[in-house]
Amino acid sequence: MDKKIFDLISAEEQRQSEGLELIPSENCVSRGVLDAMGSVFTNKYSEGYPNFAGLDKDDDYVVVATSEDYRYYGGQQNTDKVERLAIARARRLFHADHANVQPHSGAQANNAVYNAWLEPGDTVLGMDLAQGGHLTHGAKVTQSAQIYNFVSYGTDPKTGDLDYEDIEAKAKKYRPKIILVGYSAFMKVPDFARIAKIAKDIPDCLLMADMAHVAGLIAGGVHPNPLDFGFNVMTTTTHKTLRGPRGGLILTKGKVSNPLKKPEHTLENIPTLIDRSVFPGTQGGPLMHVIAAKAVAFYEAEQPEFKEYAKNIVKNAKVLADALKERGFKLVGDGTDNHLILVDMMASFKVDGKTYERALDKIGLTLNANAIPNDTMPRFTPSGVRLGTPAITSRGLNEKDMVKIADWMETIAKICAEKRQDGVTEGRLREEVRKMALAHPLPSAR
Ligand code: DSN
Repeated sequence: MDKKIFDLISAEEQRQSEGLELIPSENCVSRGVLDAMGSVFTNKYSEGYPNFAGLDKDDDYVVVATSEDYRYYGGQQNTDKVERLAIARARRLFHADHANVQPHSGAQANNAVYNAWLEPGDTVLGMDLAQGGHLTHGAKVTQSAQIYNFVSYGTDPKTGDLDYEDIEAKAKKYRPKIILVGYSAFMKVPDFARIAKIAKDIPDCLLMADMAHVAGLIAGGVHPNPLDFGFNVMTTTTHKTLRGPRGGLILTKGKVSNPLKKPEHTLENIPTLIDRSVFPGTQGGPLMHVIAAKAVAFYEAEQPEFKEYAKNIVKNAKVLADALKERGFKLVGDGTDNHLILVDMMASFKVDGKTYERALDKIGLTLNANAIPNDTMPRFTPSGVRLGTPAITSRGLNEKDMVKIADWMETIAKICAEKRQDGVTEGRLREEVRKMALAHPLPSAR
C-alpha cells in the first residue's frame, strides 16, 4: 500500500545484503527474530507485569496458570506467557535472579536503574564518553546528567586499559551511590572482581555493568559475567552481539517481589525497585512484539551454536586486528580482547575518521568515525574509526575473509592519504566486497 516505504525497505535489504557491516554495535538477526517483531503482538497493550511465580525453574512453568498478575488490561493470556518465557530465558543466560525485559532501549534501561536507586544530586562514577564510555553514563547533554552528579574515570593512555587506580581514588573521594562499568569503544575485558572490591567499602554502593556491547559474548561464554563477581545490576541492549531485536534488558541479583508494593530501599530489593522504575516510573506500555523477539533471541543464544558464534566473533576480531596492524594501522590498546577495534587513523595515515568512514562506505564496508581517548580533533571529524566483527561473523565470514577486509581497508586508507580518489580502484573494490557479501547471505534471507 505504501510504495515509497516498501521501496526503501527493499533498498535497505539490498544495501545490507551487498555490503559488509563492520559497525561493532550492529548485527543481523534471524528470520525468527524478524517474524516475531512483525507479529500481531504489536497490537497489544500490556502495562504492568505477568506473575513471576515459578520462573526459577524452567520454561514449562510458563504454561502454569497463576493466581494473580500485575496487568492493567485484559486479554493477557498470551502476552503473559511470552514475557515469562523471555524473563526465564534471560535469567538462565546471564545467571540473574530477575530480568526486566521491558526497556525500549539501552538508554531507557540505564535511566530506569538510575531512577530506581538514586536521589537527585547523588553521585555516579562512570567512564567519560570521550574515553570510550556511553552518552547515558553522564554526558552533559543528557537529562540524567542534569539530575545526578556524574564523576568520570578514564583509561590508561599507555595500555588502553581502565585506569583502576583512578577508579579507586575517585571512589574513595566521592563515595558514589553507583559505580558503573561498561563501554562503547573499549577493547579490553574489565576486571570486575577488582571493581567489586573497590565498591565494598562504600555503603549502599550499587555495582552496575552496562554490557550492551558484549552481552552476546557473555551469553556465549567468552567474556566474564559481572553478575558472577558481585555486581547487583547488568543492563544491556538486545541487538548488538546478542543478535536480537532493538531493545533493552535489565538483569538483577536480589529478591523478587510483587511490583505493586513498594519495597524498602535496599540493594536486596533492587529487582523490584527496578521493575517499578521501568513501569510506571519511566515507561508506559511494553512493546510485546519486541519482547517476543527478545525471547526468540534468548532461545537462540541458549543453543550450542551460539557459543561457537561468540568464539568466532573474538577470533575474527583478533585476526582482523593483527592484519590491520601489519598494514600500518595503529590500534588503541594495540589490539583487541573482544569484538571491537578502535583505530587511530590520524596516527596511522593522517586521515580523519569521517573522511575514511565515507570512503569505505563507497566500497560497501560500513564502520563509524569515533573519537579515540584524549582526542584533540573535532567531535564530528574525530581521529579514529571503530569497527568490529559481530555482523560479519553472523554472515559466516572467517579468518581468511578478515585478511581480505584488511587489504581493502589499507588500499582505501592509502587512497585517502594521497588524496587520489578517482573511482577506478574503488569501483573494483566495490565489486569484490559485493561478491564476498553475496556469497554470505543475511541470516534472515537463508
Ligand atoms: N550507539 C551504540 C553504539 O554504537 O555503541 C551505543 O548505544
